[in-house]
Order: sequence, then structure tokens, then C-alpha cells
Amino acid sequence: MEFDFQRAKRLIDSAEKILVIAHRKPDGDTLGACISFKRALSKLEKEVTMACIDEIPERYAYLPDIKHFVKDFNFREYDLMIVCDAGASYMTDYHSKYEDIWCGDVPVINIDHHASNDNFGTVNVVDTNAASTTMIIYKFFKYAGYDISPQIATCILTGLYNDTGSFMHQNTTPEVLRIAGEMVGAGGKVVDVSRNLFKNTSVSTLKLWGRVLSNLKINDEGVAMSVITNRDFEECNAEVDELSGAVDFINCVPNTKFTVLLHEDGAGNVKGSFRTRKEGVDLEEIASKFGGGGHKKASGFTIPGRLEKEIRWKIVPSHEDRKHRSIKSGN
Ligand SMILES: [Mn+2]
Repeated sequence: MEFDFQRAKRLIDSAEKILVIAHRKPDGDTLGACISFKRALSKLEKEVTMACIDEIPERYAYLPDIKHFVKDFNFREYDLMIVCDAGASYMTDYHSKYEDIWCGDVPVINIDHHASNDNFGTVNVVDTNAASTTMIIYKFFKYAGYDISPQIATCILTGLYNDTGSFMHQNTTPEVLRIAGEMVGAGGKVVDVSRNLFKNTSVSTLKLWGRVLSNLKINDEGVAMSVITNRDFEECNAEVDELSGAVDFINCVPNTKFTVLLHEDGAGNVKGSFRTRKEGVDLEEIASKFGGGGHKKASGFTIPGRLEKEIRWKIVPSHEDRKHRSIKSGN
């Protein structure tokens, strides 16, 4: 890592105009990472532009400089591009706008923590053990001697908070909490982060999650299951992505083997997400029976089809030649 830090710093030192790029559908980690760079490098008299191809969600309005993200740019005007939290260059989606952006004319620092990272950068600062990209940035700033202002501390906290599921996922290591503590000490606004990211849910999302809760059943085999149909989305006036996190939320019933949330996606597919807190349950294997994958404790699948309630919920695949697959649930 130290060697990559050294190479990254050298590229930054020799650049004057720097473009910092977030991934599409931006989250707290990619935004916190980009703004950290923008703030630190501006202080070093660099001219820094931040870019993201998608609209920035309203809940991140508390972040400093969040209004400064642009959608369009001429990448050839820059000496360096820094891509934050993108597991691959296509995750920025800018190839769709600027075909030759990754051709190598402008050097790229790829700073990320995804296991799938394909090292697309000129310099790759990739640490798959880091809980968030902002955690790597924290270490890089320490290495490079960049000042961590209260605003940067809030950005680093935001990434940590986002990618550890509010410090609830297994990647919440002692180091994560130590850095988070240091960021609060440095003036990071932890209450702003939790209030905006955690305690900030729209009526449509609350209604949708209400459906998830009221449809929840435990079957004889100790499987907790809930379902959401296209009709539920319509009636709650909710989008599919508002369901994200719901399966983790219901994976809390004592004495259950695992939790499954099935939903239609409005595009002719049924998606299933599995979660467990139990040792000895292999959810990757269960998901693979539906053509999916993942990890032992969290997995999922997508198959073309729809959900139909007979006595039990059943997935009806789109192709009639495919065998009907059902998941046992209570009625
Ligand atoms: Mn991340």
C-alpha cells in the first residue's frame, strides 16, 4: 500500500488540474471520498473539479461542496483523474459519454476497496480489506501529510457510516471505530451524518417497509419470508431501490434459520435476497439453486418471472418450459 501511496502522491504533486470522479448512482462513500480530495487538494492550490454522471440524492445535501459536482467535462483539460470507490471504470458510466476517456491520455488514480476491482488505473490504490474508500483516503492523507479539516472528517465519517451500514455490518472493525472516533474528534459532524443517512426516510419508503413487515411470515422450518409485488410498489408509490436494506432489517427474528425477501422488479423479474445470522447455514448454496450467488451469510438471485400467491407464494418463471420453483412459506 505504501508504494501505491507514494506513486499516487507523485501523480498528484505533478498535476495542476485534477478531475475527481464518483461512481454512478452515488452513495455516501464515493461522495465523501471525492469531496475529501477536492477539499484537501484545493488547499494545495490545485484546481479541482468533481464529477458524477447521475443526480446527487437529496439526503447528501449536508455534505460540504455537494453542489459543486458537475456532470459534463472535457477530460483532456486535466492532468490527472482520480476515480473514487468504483470497482471498475465502467462504474462511473462516463465511457457512455466520452468513449475514449480511459484510453490512457490522462493518468488515472483508481482508489477503491471493492474485491472486484480490475485495477483500471495508472496507479491503483486498492485495499479490499478497507471498510470504505474514505478509510483508504484517511490513511493516504496521513501518509501524504494532508490536513484533515472538520469538513473532511465529516466526509470520511460519511463513507464509513455508509459502507458499514451505520456501524452494524461485520466490517465494523476496531480500526473502523478508531478512525470514526478520530474523525469525530477532528470535528466531523456525526449527528449530521446519522440524521441525514439513517433517520431520513420518505413516506413511500416507510409504507413499502410496512408492507414488508406485514407480509412477514415464519414457516415450520424456521425461515422468515416476506414478499413485495409490483402492485405493492405501485400502491406505496415507491421505487424498487427503496427496498434496499429491508431484508437486513427483517433478519432479526430470534430462532430463525434465515430470512428471504422476494420481490418483483417491475421489469419482469423476481429477485430474492437471503440473509442469516446463523453459523452453518450456507446461503450461497441456496441462492445457487435459483441461479444466483453471493456469500454464506448474504446472497441473492434474479430470475425472469412473477410472484403468485396460491396457498404459498410461488415464483412463476417467464419461460413455461422452466420448472416452477417455489419457496416454502407460511400462508
Ligand atoms: Mn464504498
